[in-house]
Amino acid sequence: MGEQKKRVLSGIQPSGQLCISNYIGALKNWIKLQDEYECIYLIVDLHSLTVEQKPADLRQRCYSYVAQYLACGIDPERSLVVIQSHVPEHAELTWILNTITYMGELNRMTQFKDKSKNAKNINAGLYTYPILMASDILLYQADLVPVGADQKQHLELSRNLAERFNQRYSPTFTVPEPYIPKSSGRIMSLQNPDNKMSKSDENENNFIALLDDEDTIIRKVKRAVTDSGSEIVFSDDKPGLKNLITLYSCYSDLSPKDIENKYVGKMYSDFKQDLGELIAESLKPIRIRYEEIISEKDYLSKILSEGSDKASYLARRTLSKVYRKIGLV
Ligand code: ATP
Ligand code: LTN
Repeated sequence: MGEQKKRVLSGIQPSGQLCISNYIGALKNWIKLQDEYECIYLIVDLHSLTVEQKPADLRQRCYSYVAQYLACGIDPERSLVVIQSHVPEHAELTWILNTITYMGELNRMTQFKDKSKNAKNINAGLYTYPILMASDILLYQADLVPVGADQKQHLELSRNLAERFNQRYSPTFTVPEPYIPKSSGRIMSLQNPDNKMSKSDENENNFIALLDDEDTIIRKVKRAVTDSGSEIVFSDDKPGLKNLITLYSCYSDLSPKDIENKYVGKMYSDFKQDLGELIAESLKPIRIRYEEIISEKDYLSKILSEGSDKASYLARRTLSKVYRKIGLV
């Protein structure tokens, strides 16, 4: 018998349009990790409800996200693709974890502070959001969680809750490890490089969506904020340019130093034109595959129903154990 594979789990909220920051921070690693791990990839629709969604758009977007996962290279033969709300154990475990989470821990969460600054309604779900995320992870006994750097604090809470539960009752949950890209874990907005690139940003010029066409991509990169000066240098003093060089590096596998050398004596406009073309070239096959997959609703439904059947079995196993340990009859 071979050794049991370790488990990877991650998820993305179906809010807004999937964009290159989600790809670089998360999806790219999801695809890579399929070779070595047993992977579960969620569409966390319950999380997306913490911001108001139009029901018809949300429904359509969930299918679109599944098709984009597959178009990027998630292989349903090897990985489970699961819609969070199809497995009710996520919400059930969340309640239990609610009872061992301290208000002080939630008050420290920077994503809550950021999101509640702009939110029209600051609902309780936005506040308890990280507990639902912890239950996504702990329910499946995940060993590794590939996410962007913005999720580091949430993952720390998941680890703390697992350790707390294990100590209070007895070893029950695997304590998950984060898997975060080193230099590109935080891609910044194109127009406002002090903020992270975000797929539900109201200003579409701030991000590049995975399904943007070539002209749109080139236009968005051309319009991206660069800093004063004319030299192509990778420096904290030039956050706009630094972000574009990071993107160039992600899409070319050249290091920032190589890119500086390549563009000595050249202008911002040359650099931006090349970067736009590079990203467009790389996204083109994803867009083509997406168009093929999205029209096959039966195929998508079959993948989702297989995903939720297998995930439900694993989830039930953990939840029964948890209920037994805490004394529920
Ligand atoms: P929203 O604007 O809807 O909150 P988002 O773009 O922040 O969306 P999430 O659904 O919160 O995306 O996150 C999906 C994955 O993408 C997570 O692993 C997250 O860490 C990663 N991610 C999000 N933004 C970035 C970013 N700017 N750079 C790198 N990774 C990111
Ligand atoms: N909070 C995450 C999305 C998310 C997630 C998860 C990521 C929900 N559940 C479980 C990894 C594992 C975010 O990126 N905003």
